[in-house]
Order: sequence, then C-alpha cells, then structure tokens
Amino acid sequence: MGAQWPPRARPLLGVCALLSLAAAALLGHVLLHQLAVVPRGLCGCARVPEETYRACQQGAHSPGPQSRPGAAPTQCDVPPNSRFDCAPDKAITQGECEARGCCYAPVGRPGGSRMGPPWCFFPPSYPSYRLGNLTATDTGYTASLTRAAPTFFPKDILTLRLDVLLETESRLHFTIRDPASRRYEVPLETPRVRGRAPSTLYSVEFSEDPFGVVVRRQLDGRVLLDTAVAPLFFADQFLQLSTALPSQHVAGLAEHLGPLLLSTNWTKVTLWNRDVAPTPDVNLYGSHPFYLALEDGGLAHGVFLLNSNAMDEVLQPSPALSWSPAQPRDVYVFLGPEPKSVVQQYLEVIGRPFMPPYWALGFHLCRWGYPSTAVTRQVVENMTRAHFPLDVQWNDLDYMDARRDFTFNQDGFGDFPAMVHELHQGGRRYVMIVDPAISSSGPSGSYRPYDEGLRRGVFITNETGQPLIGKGWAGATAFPDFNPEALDWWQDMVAEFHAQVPFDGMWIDMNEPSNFVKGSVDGCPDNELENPPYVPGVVGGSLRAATICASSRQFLSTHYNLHNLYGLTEASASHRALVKVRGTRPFVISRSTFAGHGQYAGHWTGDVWSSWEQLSSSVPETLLFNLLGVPLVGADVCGFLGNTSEELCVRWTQLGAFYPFMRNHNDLHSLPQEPYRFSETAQQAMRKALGLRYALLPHLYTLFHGAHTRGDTVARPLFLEFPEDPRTWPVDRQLLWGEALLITPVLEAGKVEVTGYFPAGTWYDLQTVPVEALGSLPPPPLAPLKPAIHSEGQWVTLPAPLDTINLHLRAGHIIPLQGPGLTTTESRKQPMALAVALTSSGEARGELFWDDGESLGVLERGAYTQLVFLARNNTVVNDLVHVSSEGAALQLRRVTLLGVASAPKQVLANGVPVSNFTYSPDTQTLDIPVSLTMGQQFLISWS
Ligand code: MIG
Repeated sequence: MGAQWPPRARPLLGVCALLSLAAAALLGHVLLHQLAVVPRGLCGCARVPEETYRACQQGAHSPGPQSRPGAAPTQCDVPPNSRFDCAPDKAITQGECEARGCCYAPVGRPGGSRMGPPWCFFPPSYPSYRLGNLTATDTGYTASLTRAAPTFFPKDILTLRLDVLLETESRLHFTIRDPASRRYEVPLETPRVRGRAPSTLYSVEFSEDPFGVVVRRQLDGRVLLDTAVAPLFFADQFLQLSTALPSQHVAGLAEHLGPLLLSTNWTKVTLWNRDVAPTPDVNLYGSHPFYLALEDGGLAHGVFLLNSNAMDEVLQPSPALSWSPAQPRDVYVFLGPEPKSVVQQYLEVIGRPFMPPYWALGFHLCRWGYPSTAVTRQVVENMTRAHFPLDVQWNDLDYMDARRDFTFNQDGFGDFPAMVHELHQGGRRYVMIVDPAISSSGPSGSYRPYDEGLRRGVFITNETGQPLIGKGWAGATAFPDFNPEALDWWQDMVAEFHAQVPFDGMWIDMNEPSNFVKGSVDGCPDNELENPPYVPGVVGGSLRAATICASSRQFLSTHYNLHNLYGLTEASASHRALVKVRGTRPFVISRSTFAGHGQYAGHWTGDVWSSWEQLSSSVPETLLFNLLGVPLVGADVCGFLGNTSEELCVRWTQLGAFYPFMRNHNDLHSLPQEPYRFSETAQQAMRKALGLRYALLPHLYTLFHGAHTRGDTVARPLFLEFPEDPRTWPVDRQLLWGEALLITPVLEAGKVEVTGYFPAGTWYDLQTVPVEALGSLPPPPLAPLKPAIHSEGQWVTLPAPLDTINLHLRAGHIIPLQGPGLTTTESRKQPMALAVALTSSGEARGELFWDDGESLGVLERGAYTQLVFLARNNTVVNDLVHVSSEGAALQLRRVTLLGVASAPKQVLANGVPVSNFTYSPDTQTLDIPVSLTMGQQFLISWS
C-alpha cells in the first residue's frame, strides 16, 4: 500500500495553499484560541512522505488561474483515475462539457466494467466554495463558504455555513448548511455534545480555496478525509461532496450485493430503497451511507454521511469517494483507531442494537404457501418427528383474509388462534408477515385498519391531500406514514389482532415501501421532486419505480426526503407496539433498513435465489449488516426463489446455523425445502448443523449482549480481529462468531474440501454433537476430532464432507455450551459445558451472559447473570460479575480443555478429586465431567 501514497498529488495543495496564502489570518485564530486540534505547525506537509512534501511545495506557490464555467479549461492533464465526474447527471457532448467549464477526454472504459473514468471531468481549477471567517467556537469551528459563480446545476446556494464539532476523542462531526432557509434534516436522534473534546487521534485542517475539510491521523500524519479533492456542489436538489481515501480497502456503503470490501475501480452504489431480488450493482432494500476504511498497518476509520435522500456513492481508484445526494446534512468521522472501535463509534451515533429474546436465536421455519393451519401444524409435527429443532413457526400472506393485514381467513385459518396457543404449549413461538400497505378498496366500515387510519389521518397523501393509493397484495392500498402521530394507530391495530392471535413477533415485508404500480394508481404529478435535475442510478430509471410518488406528503416532509426511512420507521413503530402489547422483548424482522435500524429490528436479505452464488454472497451480507449495527441478520436458508437442491440445502443449513438469524423460507412457486424433505443422509447433516447451533446458543446470546451494551459485532469479518494481518482483509467466505469461533463453510457444489484462511495462532477443531445425543444429558462435548491447526497466518485446506461444517476455536478463549434441545425452551433447561482453548502458556478467557431470555429491562433491574471464566496455571475458575436467580441454578456438567500437553495425574473440582476424566493425546484434549453450579464460585485444577 505504500505505493498508493500519496493518493494524488493535489489534495494537500489546498492545505498548503491555505497555509501560504491565508496562514496569517488562521494562525491568529489558532494562537488566539489555543485550539486543541489543528494545524500542527500548520503545514502538514513537513510530516508526510517525501513525494507529498514536494507536491505541497509546488502547489503552495499559487492555486493557478480559476477556470470559469463557459470557457474551455486549459489544465486537463488529470490522470484518469483522479478524474471527478463533471456530468453525473447525464451523458453530454464535448461542447456541452466544455460549456460547463470542464475537460473532455473520451477514454475507453475498462473491459466489462460498466463504469470507468468520466469523460467529462473537473479541471483542478474548477471553482468551488471558498472558506472564510473561520472562527473557533465552544464546540469546534464555524466558517462561511461562498461560491463566486453558479454551477451548471439549477439553484446553487452560493453562501453556506460550515460547523465543525469536535465531539469526542475519536469523533469529528461537521455540517454544511444553507443558513438562509430551514431545510429538511434526517429525523434521526444523534448525540448532542457540548464542548470540544481534545484528541490525540486526529487533527483537522481546512483548505481555504477550494474549500475542504482535511482530517489527519496524528500518529502517522496520514490524511483520512480530504474534501478539497473535487469541487463542492450545493444546490437546491443536488449536493456533491468528494473525499480522498487513504486506502483501497473500504467496506460499507450498503445495501449492495457483492464482496465485503468494495472495489475502488469505479464502483457506484446507489441508495434508494427498493423491492428487488438481490442483484449486483442495483439499489437494494436498505440504505446505510457509512464506510469503514482499513489503513495501511491495520488502523481504521469510518465516515457516515447522515442523509436519507436518494444518492449515488462512487468509488474511484485514486482512491476517492463521491456522494451525490439531494440534500445536505451531517458528516461524521470516526477515528477508531482499531476497526472494532470504528463500529462502536458509529453505533454510538446511530444507536446500538436491541437485545433479542433468546428464542429469536433458535431455528425459524417459514414458507409462502402453507395454505392452512392444518398444513402448518403438520410441518411442525414433521419437524418434531424427524428430530429437528424448531423454535419459531411462521406464516406468510396465506393466513390473511383477502391478503389484508390484521385479518385471517376462515377457510384455512379458522382456528388460527388455537394453532398459536398449541405452538406456545410446545415451547415454541409464532411470527407472521405484515405488509405496511393497508387495503383501501372495501366499502367504508368494512375494514377497521383503513377506516381508523383514515379517521386518524395516518396515511401518506397525494397532491390533493387525499391518501395516495397504490397497489399491493391486498389490491388498492394506502400507505401509513409511520410518523409520531400514527404510532398509536399502528399499536392499536397490533394490539387488537394480538388479542385474537397471540403472535410473538412481526415480520415486516414490502416496506421500501413496495408498490405494484409506479407512484400511485393515478401516476405522479409533474414537479421538481418527481423529476429532479439529478436522478441517481436507480433501477427503473425513476424514483417512482416500484414505490410511491416522491412528491407525496408525509407528516415530517416529502416522501422524496423520507423514502429511505420508511422501513426504519415501520420497524420502530412495530417494536414499540410489541413492547406495549406483549410486555416482553420485541422481535421484528424487516426487509427495508436504514442507519439505526438495529435498535429496533433485525433483517433478512430478501428474495435470494436458491443458487450457490447467493449462498456465497450471504456471508459478506451477514458481515456487512453486523458492521452496520444490525447483527440479527441472515439470508433465507436454502434460498427463496427457484428450487433448491439437496446438496445446496445441506450446505446452506450448515452456513445458516451460523447466521445470527436463522430461518429457512421458501417461495410459493418453489419445491418445498423443509429439512425433513431430504434424504436421511442430508437430514443427518442438517441435524448436526442445527445441533451445533443449539449447543452454541449461550455463546451467541452472550455475543448479542456485547452488541447491545458495547456495540460489538456478533458475526464478524476476520479483519476486525486481525487488522494487522492484511491477508484477512478481503476474507469474506468465512466468518467469526465473536473473537474466537471461526466458521469455514463450503460454498461450492460438489466439494468435500474447503480452504480457509487461518490467522496466526492455534485453532482447535470443534466438532461432534452426535445426532443421537441431541437433548441428552449430560450435554455432549463439543470436542476436537482432529489435532489443532498451528497457523503462521496461512490458507489451510480442510476435509469437509457433506455432513461437516468446519468450526475452529481460537486458543485463549472459553465458550459456554449447552445441551441442545428441540426448542430453546428445552435447551435452556439443560446443563452447560465449557470449551476451554488454551494458549501455549495455558491461558484462556470467556464470558456468559444469561437472563430469563425475554424480559424487558433486565439490566436495569439487575435480573441477569454475568460470568467471566478464566484459565491459567492449570486451573479454570469463574468470576461472578453478577448473579441473579436464573443464573444461580445453571448446572455445569463438563469442562473440555483443549491444548493440554500431557495427561494429568490428578484432576480436582473444588478440591474434590475427579476420577472419570479422559485425556486424548492425539488431540491434546482433557475432558472433565463435573457437577457444579455455574453461578457459584468454582475452581477446577489439573496437575
Ligand atoms: O411480493 O409475502 O421478500 O420473503 O415470501 C413478494 C410474499 C412478497 C416478498 C418477501 C418474501 C415473501 C413474499 N414477499
């Protein structure tokens, strides 16, 4: 990566130009106010590598003559990879390009790729805003930005206000606003900070002309953000903000299908939530304008553009990123410096994930096309007969009467409430689909959700002030606006339905929102919101494609501004309704998402094909949503669209056992794919995978607690744990659960071997849970069958027969396990075991978080148990951080030590000799049966 430094010659020019031309004025401020951050020695040039320094010195002479729009520029010798698009809005001719004051150079687009260097691009001298009146404030800085001449976009705002807030040691926040008018701002609650926080992590500098904010890492002087690389556009309906990136290694910019690290070789990600089967290069269900960038050496930073408008995000090889949304708001920069901290810092701003109920982590089963309660009951029965765990049974649209929300049909679902009661009696839970669109076609008085909604004015309206009518599964439908005023209506509908059918969670689909007609049944009006001067690269070419009119009206603003928030607001409303109605931890799974979604709900990745490609891409998608604070995520196991195959379904069940959210769901038109549909060999393999998941649930639950309280990830890309090893960075065909459990799935057809990357260290093979042992006492050991892998950081090929998903535990870690059961109601009563993976010096550490699995406010009430397990000097002990009644009774029946070099002569549990321990020299495993209580102090020793 050293070779890619500096990103380009120009970015620092601004800084240095500022320093030479405007240093006096600024320096005055700096000294006067004794600013905590900034201009170390004012010229950062002296602290950066040689080439950059020279570039700075050259640039410092003069910014050169400014080109004026309308006159063909003279300086066009910009390397193709550093060209910024001067025609993002449309294809234009050379004449039109030059009339914009831009350079024209038709260069070939690299083979096969849709994008390449822009043909029409800004010359270095293209006018941008100029920074003035930079003043230190209590919280940071403020300045004015002025543009002398308008751009080629309609309605430039020529005077802007910049506010820079130095919020925390590791967080910088800046806003660029139109001081003259109140514009829409994303209604996301973000932390308010008073005062400026000193930081040793970064400094901020300003480029005066062209205006730019430059954020530099203090440790190495690296420029992390530099918005002076391309001219700033700020018009009524168009913003363009670009920044240099310090590396090519960027994750985020969701939701998109593809590798976890995006290619900077001209990649465009469009954000405009949309109902579409996941396909590369198209805007999908969710919008998260956040990226995490890995820096050479393994540090990382993140950037969040808080904006809900339709936008394009373009990555280019210089490397750089440009955002082109319609409205401004806030930019947050997170300084890490570890990649893990970047995620935590991002979640501090957008909100940490909700704590799911324990049962949410069990196996979920669904299908579109269970036509009746009889069939649904049969499915549950078949699962039990075939000895498959099943925690949550679901129904799709089939249960509804005329596909209307909050109703059920009398043909197949007459005894719907009774079925749900039976599921509860069997220790299971029940979830059904709810679409946001509300049927509007019946005669008045015939459908309460619509009548009540009309009465309470909850629907999104069209230009005449009437509810906008589109089409959904129920036919003509109105779209609730999940604004503060509509929350009680939604809650009442949920409560009234729940009074009949005591469901446990909500599956909220179609909430992009999806619409079967463009805009509305009456089309859309012709106005600036419907036909903006810049339409991002949305599928269908228009904002109204598969959704409602952009100019339709919502309580807070127009749909144009709020569209991308629709799923988030429905998730929040549903979460709130479930809290009120059920009084326990809510469970909501949503298709559409926006930044902050994880506070309220999980996500499934929508209509994926039953294909090997989509099996593979589900790994990066799962990892991506974990970086975005939505850890409760998974793809439809075995695939949704099209017919699965036995082998694909086995491999998918194995991987799915390690999705934080595991649901097998299938399309109406596809062959059934419940686990019991397949051969006995396939079923055995699936049972084994499910057995592993259930045995590991206490660990998974503990990880969710870490996500909820600290902003940790649950399913984790390797680079979060091993950032200093750049070979881990692109790994997105494997995942970690937490710090220690490495999952290496088979993602290709016909393979009985798999190659995975093993970061330096010792990795213990974890297998077993013999099928017969499911639900048995004591819990079967999760023990190695093979010797440990001692890796120096290398690719390792492992046997992976059809019944095996490779699972490795990292030396130095302890994980709690529990005897699996056919439901979590059963498994939660089983005794526990500990798998202790020792380092070569004999140490390990682990954690358990436990509570009743569903109550609200357990942390506040202290109704939880938290234990830390420690191994050292041939002992394992538990540290009782907090113990409540649920945890006090948990039994520990087995401790499996991995990495014990020789057979011990004696094993003691609380001083009492244990005679029936076993030791395997081949795998260096010491297995100790014990009879202890988890919530009471214990000490196990061997010698
Ligand atoms: O237009 O409810 O992604 O999981 O089975 C399709 C029927 C509507 C799309 C969801 C899918 C669900 C299906 N829904």
